[in-house]
Amino acid sequence: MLDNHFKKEEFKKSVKENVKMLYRKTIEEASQEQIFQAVSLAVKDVIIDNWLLTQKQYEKDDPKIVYYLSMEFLMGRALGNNLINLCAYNEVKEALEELGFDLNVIEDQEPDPALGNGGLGRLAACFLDSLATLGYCAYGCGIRYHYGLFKQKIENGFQVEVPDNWLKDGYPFELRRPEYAKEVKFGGYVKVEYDPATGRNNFVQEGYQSVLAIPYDMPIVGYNNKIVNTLRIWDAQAISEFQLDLFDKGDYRKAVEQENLAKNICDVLYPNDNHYAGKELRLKQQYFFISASIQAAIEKFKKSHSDLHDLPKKVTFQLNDTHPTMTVAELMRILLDEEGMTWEEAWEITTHTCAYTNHTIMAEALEKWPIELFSKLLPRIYQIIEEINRRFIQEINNKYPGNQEKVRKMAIIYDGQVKMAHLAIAGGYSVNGVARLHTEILKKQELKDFYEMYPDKFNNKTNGITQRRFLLHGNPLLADWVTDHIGDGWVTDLAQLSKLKVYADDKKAQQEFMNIKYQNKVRLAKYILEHNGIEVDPRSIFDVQVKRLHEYKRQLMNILHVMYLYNQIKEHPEMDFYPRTFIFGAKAAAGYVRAKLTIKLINAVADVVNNDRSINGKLKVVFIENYRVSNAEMIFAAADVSEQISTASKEASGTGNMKFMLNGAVTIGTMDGANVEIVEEVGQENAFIFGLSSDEVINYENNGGYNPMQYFNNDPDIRNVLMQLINGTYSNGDFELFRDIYDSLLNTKSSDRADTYFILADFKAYAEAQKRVEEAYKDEAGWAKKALLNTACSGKFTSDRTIQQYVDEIWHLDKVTIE
Ligand code: BZD
Repeated sequence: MLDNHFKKEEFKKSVKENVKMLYRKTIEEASQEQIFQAVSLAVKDVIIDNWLLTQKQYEKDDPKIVYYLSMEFLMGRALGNNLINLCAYNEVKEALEELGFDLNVIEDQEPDPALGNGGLGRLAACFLDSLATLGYCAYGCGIRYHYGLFKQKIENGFQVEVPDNWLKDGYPFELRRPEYAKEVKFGGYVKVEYDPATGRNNFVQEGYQSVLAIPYDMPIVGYNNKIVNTLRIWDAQAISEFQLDLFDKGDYRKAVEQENLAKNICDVLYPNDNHYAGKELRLKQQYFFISASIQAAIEKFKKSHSDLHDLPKKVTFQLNDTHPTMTVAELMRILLDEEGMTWEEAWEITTHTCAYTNHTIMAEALEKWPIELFSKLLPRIYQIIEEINRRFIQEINNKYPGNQEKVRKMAIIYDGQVKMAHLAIAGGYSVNGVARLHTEILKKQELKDFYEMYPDKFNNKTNGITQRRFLLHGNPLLADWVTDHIGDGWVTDLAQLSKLKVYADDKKAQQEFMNIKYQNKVRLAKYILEHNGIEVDPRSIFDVQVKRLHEYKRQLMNILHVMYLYNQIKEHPEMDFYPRTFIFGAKAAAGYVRAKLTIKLINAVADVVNNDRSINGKLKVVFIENYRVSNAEMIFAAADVSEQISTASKEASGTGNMKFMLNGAVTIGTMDGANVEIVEEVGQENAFIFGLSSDEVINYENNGGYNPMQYFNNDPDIRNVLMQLINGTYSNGDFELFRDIYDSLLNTKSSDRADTYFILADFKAYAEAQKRVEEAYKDEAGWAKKALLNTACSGKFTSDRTIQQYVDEIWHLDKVTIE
């Protein structure tokens, strides 16, 4: 698909030109980083042409637009992905080789834009890729954090957070658009003025501080279709003229405040995933990007439409979790205060334009803002939410007369707090979960009352991932093999992978498949040797758990099981044991003490196990530093076993599980999140499922928990492992280092319930499932079949399918093709 622009010679010329213009150097003199910049500019040049074409087409067709509003977009590197989607990867690789450069090395120069924490942010990125590829008009709207998620260093086994200054050398794929700046107002008070002309009250915010929101646009390249959508991230800048004005009036303090307010809004991404911290700056970030995005969307709509009542026909605002829920109130504000609509008109439009996605049922993640904080920072928005709440309570009372319990549970403002999920549900037309089980739990448990009141709003959209990044780019060997066998239709139609099923028992196909896996393991082993100084055997089983560190994901259960295996090998040196490499990668939120201690434990166990010569390298433990999108691609490609072992009911979906499956890894996991659907697709016999069901977990929880002590008392293996946490085995004799972990499982001190995540309850079932994994792996042909079938059955888990379902059932967008 060599585009005219990618004629090799022309491209080479353009790279040389860019090096000269940017650095006054020849390519022989330029550094690899400078070559990266020059190559990226050459690529951007091609993209811009398509970006303009897309713009033109959208103006002509006037399709319905979805605004995907998200505090996080975990994009990962753009250069390689853009080349893949432009179908120019190989051509550019060759062109660069002719110039004496290696595209892989050039790609490695790019900072990994980490404007997200984990699953939720990466899902947003996959969705943008699919939207552009399927030809839908979509804007991602977010924040241009100056520091993305911290970089992780491991020092003496402990996580150390290093700032991620990703903009340091300039980012070649962004475009600053100051001409589209928007003013965002904070603080002050609301003045009510009666307008005799209309007979209505006008609400005017006065005495506020404002910030200028400057958009930066990043191109989102569709696969092989010339469509280029836009990710618009907002940066904050002080409003300088205004500030001068204040200065003239001698209001120096206010001018400085305005400057300071603007300075820190976009400083840094909050590093918590699935955890609400209640920080004022976070609330500022939320309103900042929502106000700017909604203002821009309305302005754009009005340019080509005369009647705002048509907004729902032409626009959907999709809220990625509750973080952008301010949208409901901001849209109401614009329609009421700026457009002069009645409450009823504005509400009708708003509730048919907003839609909300829920990503978690974890209580600690639910956003509840104290009303003092909220009303002070956003007085007019708060006023509007109060009125929404007043009317909503009326609706509850009408439906359930006299039922105060309902009001208590469902009100938007209650107990001095604004409950963002309740606002999102009341203010929108759709509420969706992210996997079938998760949606069922929402309906039956967490959001039961809302489901009863609005059953039609609720729907499921099982998550997906983009195969363009996680197979075509991340695993070129397997991608080529698949294409050789079934053609390249899978790149835009992943269901076609099912055509591979006929090869499941084919000896030659099995060998080729496992040989590719082996080569990917060699690639990862090399990375591990370079980065960790640990030698791992690519013939051992690569058993991988990479994801954010969180207690509910149970990395702790995994490492306790490694400790158990180590004890077994030491006690029975003659025992038959297939060599295994346990690979971990995980960042812990900077303030999450127990999660950080778990990282230390993993590294401590690694130290002991990896240096024990007596076990002949049967067991290795590796903690990969700074797990992020770029090394993830390589890790998925090399995995034999995919660890998806969350406490059932806690993982809304998971998306790493899908990336592993696509790359031919076999899942060991609980019946949680999308694992349920993975097993449904691939078959029980091609996965290793264990542990409590979500119903069992929820049952325990509703009845006061369970008693982990029984396992400690009755099971010597478990007792041994737990005692090793407090007898110095992994801490050079320090009894205290891991005591918090020990206590968390057995509750010897704190008043919290012990073992909240049912690790001891599931431990033996997990160990038994791991035994089954080992037995299965020894059967080479049997394993090859399982691995191959995992790839072959992963078609459902493309984000293309997810997006098409959002389009059909929530967004109702029009498909666009570039003429
Ligand atoms: O969203 C995750 C869920 O835990 C996963 O199960 C699911 O697959 C993905 C995508 O739907 N949730 C998050 O990643 N949540 C956050 O990162 C987050 C960040 C800030 C505040 C609250 C949650």
